[in-house]
Amino acid sequence: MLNDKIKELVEKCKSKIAEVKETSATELQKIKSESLGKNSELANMMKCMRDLPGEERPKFGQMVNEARKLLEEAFAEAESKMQEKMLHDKLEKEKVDITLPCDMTFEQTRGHLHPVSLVTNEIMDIFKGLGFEVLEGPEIETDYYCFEALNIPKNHPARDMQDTFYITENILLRTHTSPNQVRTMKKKQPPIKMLCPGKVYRSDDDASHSPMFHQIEGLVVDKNITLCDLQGTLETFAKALFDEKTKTRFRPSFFPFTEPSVEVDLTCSNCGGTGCKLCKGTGWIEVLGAGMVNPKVLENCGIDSEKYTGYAFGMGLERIAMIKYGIPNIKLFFENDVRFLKQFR
Ligand code: 2NM
Repeated sequence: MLNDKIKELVEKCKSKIAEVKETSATELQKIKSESLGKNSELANMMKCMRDLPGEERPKFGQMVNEARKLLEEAFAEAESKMQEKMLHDKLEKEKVDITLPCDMTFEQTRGHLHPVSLVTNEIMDIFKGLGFEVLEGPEIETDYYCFEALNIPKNHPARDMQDTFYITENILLRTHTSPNQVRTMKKKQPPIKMLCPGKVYRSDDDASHSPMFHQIEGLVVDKNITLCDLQGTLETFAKALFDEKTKTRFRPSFFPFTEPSVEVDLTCSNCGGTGCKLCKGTGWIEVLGAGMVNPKVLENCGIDSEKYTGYAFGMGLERIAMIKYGIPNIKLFFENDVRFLKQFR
């Protein structure tokens, strides 16, 4: 049995414990050391024991120890409750919502191919289906591979400082992918049936011209290759790229590296040939340049022009994408505005 004073002390302490905030571990610790520590009332009572008559001491000591045991238990219980509460709060706060739909978080940030890459892939697939192999080459070229070997004379406007980005007098950024055809012809004998996609550079800058743009050029060299083969191939290509109703029209033109040379028009993919704003009322859109490879070019590349003939063609990929998707300005391809780009997902 505890005497009243000790009972009161225990009750007082228990109510202090009950008042401590659920999460205040430091406050609980403070009350614990005040109640059970060296200077606590309980410790002082123990010190008073020597003033008691000898026969009362054991009983008194027993009571104080019992009170200490009760308080220690009360503190242990409060501490474990507090730990449990803090762990619960932490888990609640750090909870991951696994029910959040994943398409909202991942698909919106997933990238996709650029419209120029889309048409490049599409055109490569068409020509691969016709037996062409895709061969790429350097963007930094020499005057020889870009102009000289292609029968573009020194005074030709294509060589003008105004069109070509020169690095030194002899080294330049390629203005077309044709130097890669020259490299290929110099490396191997016919049959050659190649396609070269890539970046090209010209000092030219307006709504339909960009100083860097993309081209695909094709080259076929073999025995008995004729203009008819070129016509058939490009007609097949045009129908595959646009639709089965697309018609092809060849108009005479001039390039130093082909003879004869042609501009190739396709019936307008927008109006089908009846005339609209896109084709300026003509029903036709110019899409390619082409021709029979000039025998001089074949000879420059070590191919016997008595034995072999060839055709070649070239097209600008931004221009094709602009026609295909109705894009009004070439700069849209290079601004990386996601509002434009995400329409090609
Ligand atoms: C074009 C138009 C006409 C062409 C010529 C050659 C080569 F190297 F074989 F001579 N490659 N590409 C060519 C011909 C390119 O682009 C408008």
